[in-house]
Amino acid sequence: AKLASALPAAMREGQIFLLYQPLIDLQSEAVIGCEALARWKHPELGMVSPVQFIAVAEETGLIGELGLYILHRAIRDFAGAIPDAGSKNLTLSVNLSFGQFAESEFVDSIRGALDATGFPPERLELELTETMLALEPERASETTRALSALGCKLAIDDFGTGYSSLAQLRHFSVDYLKIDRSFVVDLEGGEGPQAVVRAAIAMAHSLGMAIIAEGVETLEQAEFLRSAGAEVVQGYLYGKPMPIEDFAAMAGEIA
Ligand code: G
Ligand code: G
Ligand code: MN
Ligand code: NA
Repeated sequence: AKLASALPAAMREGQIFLLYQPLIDLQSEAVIGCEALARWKHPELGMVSPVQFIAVAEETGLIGELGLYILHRAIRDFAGAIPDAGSKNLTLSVNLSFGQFAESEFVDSIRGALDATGFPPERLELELTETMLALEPERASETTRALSALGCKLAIDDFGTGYSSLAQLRHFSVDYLKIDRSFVVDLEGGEGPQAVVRAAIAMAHSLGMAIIAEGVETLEQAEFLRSAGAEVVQGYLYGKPMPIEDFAAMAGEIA
């Protein structure tokens, strides 16, 4: 209850801010974009995890407002630090949460953010989870089609941790499948876990989706993923979530 009542002021006063984690193309090893990850520095409680404050926002009906705040802030940070993102082919990924996706004005709010900022839609990648698609598949299918029609890219986040199958995902227009970190960690377990990741990559490819592997921490993991045909990697091996200026410098910009 305390966090919920503090959230509106936290947004107003900039206590909630974003860090950006680089995404790397496995073939060229070039930086191709970043994922915005929200942080809350509470004046008394210190750092509050996004797991916690996103859940609080969901429970108290503030998620729509928080989601829009995060989207606008991410676009403003990114476009400000990297004015020529388009010519550099850099994308900005933003996480969506369940309550946001479920709101009837959701697609309009994304369109509104793009219109208000002039941000190129094809530079924006929205991360959804399996759970968001699975609950009301027909409505979700309509929503993903509307987002694609705006020109945005869509990714399924944390793939493998929910209950959907890849077969169900074929009903949605999705560009990327993000293989959850837990599968990347498991790769050390040998042939069994490696076969699981290979199968997920093959099926995603057969459905026209490219792969982003999350939580890559070792060169061995990166090498395996490259040999298995994954396109993009993200993880501490390449960079932790960082201020946008640091990301811009890493992507070859002068911040
Ligand atoms: O960055 P970190 O590992 O602390 O993130 C923890 C969890 O919080 C992850 O599941 C991540 O997807 C989620 N998260 C981080 N930032 C955001 C955000 O801006 N919006 C939503 N919906 N989830 C976020
Ligand atoms: O749910 P989502 O995939 O959006 O959350 C990503 C979370 O994983 C963030 O909290 C981010 O800080 C964290 N993360 C990103 N890369 C790594 C990594 O290489 N190792 C670990 N342990 N966590 C990571
Ligand atoms: Mn994510
Ligand atoms: Na994830």
